[in-house]
Amino acid sequence: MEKEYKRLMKRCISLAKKGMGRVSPNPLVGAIIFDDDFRIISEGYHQYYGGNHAERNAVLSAGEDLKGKSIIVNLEPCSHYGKTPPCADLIIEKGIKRVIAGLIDPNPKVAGKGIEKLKNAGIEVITGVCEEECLQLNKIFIKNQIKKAPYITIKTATTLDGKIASSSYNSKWITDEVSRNEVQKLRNQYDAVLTGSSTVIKDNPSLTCRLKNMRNPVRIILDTRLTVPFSSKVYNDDGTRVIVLTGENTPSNKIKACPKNIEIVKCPLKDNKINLNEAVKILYDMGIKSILAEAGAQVNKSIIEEKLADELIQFIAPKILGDKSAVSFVEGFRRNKIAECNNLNIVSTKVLKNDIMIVSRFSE
Ligand code: AOF
Ligand code: ZN
Repeated sequence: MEKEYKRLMKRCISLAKKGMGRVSPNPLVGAIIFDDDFRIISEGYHQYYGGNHAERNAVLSAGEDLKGKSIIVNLEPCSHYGKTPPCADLIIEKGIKRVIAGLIDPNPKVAGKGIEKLKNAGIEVITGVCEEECLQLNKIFIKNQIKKAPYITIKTATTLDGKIASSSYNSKWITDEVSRNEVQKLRNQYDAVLTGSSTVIKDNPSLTCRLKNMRNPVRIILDTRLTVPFSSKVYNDDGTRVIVLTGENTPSNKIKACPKNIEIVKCPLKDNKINLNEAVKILYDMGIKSILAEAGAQVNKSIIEEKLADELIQFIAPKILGDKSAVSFVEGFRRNKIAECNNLNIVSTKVLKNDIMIVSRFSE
């Protein structure tokens, strides 16, 4: 039984992933209805923000009576009236006898109340199946609900000795096309990509997602004094939202001269740079619930220093630059002891074509 539940929950997670890039700020959810022989009757997932919940889509696509059937879902069925009526009510109404849920919903509007409702109606409820995988799937939603802050991942591509560019800022190309394709997939998964003015000036990246059926993330540029030329690729008016965070003392005439497709937001400063703690709060209130930072050494350092980073994704190419003046992916800390290091936990490692991809989480 346990083995079958795990198999179905993994399938729920794959279904849920189809909603990546489209459901924010809501969670990724997949649901499967099945009978006592584990025959799948129907499937559903949350497809886009404001759309039907996964459970409702699974119920809607079932062509038969659901009395006495079971439903498996990676998140507790909801109990509240939101954009749609409660899924728990729908499950009760359809006579489903068993609910297998991966995770208790961290949303305070639900938080156990869905399960309680189901149990009170005499439905058997099993929780905690593939809990780790379910937590990982909705890491962004969970961080948003608990901390009311965006989930932030630093992405970097380095040589074996941790360099992102030579001393003359030559950085093309450290990792290969397979790694760069992975980055394109990541851009689809985050609400926004963020970088600093110096990276835009030196690399002129476009920060778009160029894969089929995927969408561009919002582009966020940290530009304290508005020095980035408006001809830069990130400012392309391709219909994607572009947000520039600038210092609170940037003169209004400079702001007025900016192209109309760019949202300029004034931010408080700290040590003459954008105060990232404040910036992140402003961005969260602007609807940015997850950020992929594709920045240089200084911005990465500030994100880490302010304890804003949740995750690091490092693509490492089997190359050695070996030059002390080359640029590392994070620079500027003054630390004398190993005990002062930031400690991370490795989540996964993957060998790509020529490179490796290491995903790690910052400790709380
Ligand atoms: C989803 N999709 O498949 C499930 C969700 O804004 P609403 O009314 O759509 O409600 C969103 C909340 O519903 C969400 O925060 C989560 O707590 C719960 N479950 N949400 O968007 C789903 N099952
Ligand atoms: Zn629901």
